[in-house]
Amino acid sequence: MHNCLITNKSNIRYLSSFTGSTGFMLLTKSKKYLFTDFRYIERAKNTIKKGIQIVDTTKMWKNEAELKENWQKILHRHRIKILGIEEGSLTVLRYKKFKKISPKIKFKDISGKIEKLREIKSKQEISHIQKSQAINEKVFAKIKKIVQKRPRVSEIDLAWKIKELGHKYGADDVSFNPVVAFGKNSAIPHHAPTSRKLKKSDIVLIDMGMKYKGYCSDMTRTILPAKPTEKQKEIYNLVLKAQQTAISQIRPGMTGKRADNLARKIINRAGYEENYGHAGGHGIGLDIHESPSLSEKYTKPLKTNSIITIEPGIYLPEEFGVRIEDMILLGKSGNKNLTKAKK
Ligand SMILES: [Mn+2]
Repeated sequence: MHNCLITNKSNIRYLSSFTGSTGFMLLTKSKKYLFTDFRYIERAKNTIKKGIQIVDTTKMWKNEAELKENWQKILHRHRIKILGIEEGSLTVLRYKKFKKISPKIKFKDISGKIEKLREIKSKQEISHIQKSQAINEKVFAKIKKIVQKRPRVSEIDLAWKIKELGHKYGADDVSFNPVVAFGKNSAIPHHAPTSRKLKKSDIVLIDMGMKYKGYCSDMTRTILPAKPTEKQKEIYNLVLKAQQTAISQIRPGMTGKRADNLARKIINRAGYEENYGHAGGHGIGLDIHESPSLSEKYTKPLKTNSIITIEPGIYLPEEFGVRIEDMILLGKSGNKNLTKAKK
């Protein structure tokens, strides 16, 4: 990848280890540049990968002539005539600015190219995700114990408890706001926690994840009440069967669409097609949702050493919902389930 302007934050972090919130990268054939301002210069110097040249933009953004001169010098030095841009993350405002300071340069969209590289995880990335999930499970074990005692806690109470314990056990942060859904709220796939209090007969759906060294984990568990109804048991077992079938049959080389169908066809055949309206899984790494995707639209093959979630669900409006989600490493000689928490 060269002659590209990188503006997607996760891509910048992936390529350089830079964690600041403002900056962009320029990749040329012989050199990589990181442009950032005075707020992040020190952090960049201390943390980014070797061989990347830092350019301080503090004065440049104030003085457009200076920015233009410096920028053009670099473009000229590397004989750049066509510059790749990431349309998904370059704002119109910034795009116009780059257009203005880059006369004669042709812009070409390269969206998704770095994301493609990110699908294949290195040993270190796998290890960070495993650690992230280890913290996630330690937190979940505590939360599960609380749920089983059935105290008068609200969904919001538990969501905050998840964040607090994540911090206690060494997470950088949560990877998304936890979904904690009691009773019929579990029928809403991405329910936002409310003040609703836990009842003895409630099914409890918890979708949660942590971040460790920037890397996300993601897991969903559905906890049945002590005395589940026949219907709750039936739906739970159906989702579990669909998920386990997909986990055992998914392979690198399979398209995301075919992989999605492994669990979906079991749910559809049982007559719940209308109650499973979301994708069957997604890539995970620096972003909670990244390429690839297990869905109808994703017709490219899954890659060896990618990590994807498998998360089928069935949602019965005004009754309850069940979703079960694990993270799977697609290995050359078999899959590895990175999620150990009991189902
Ligand atoms: Mn997920």
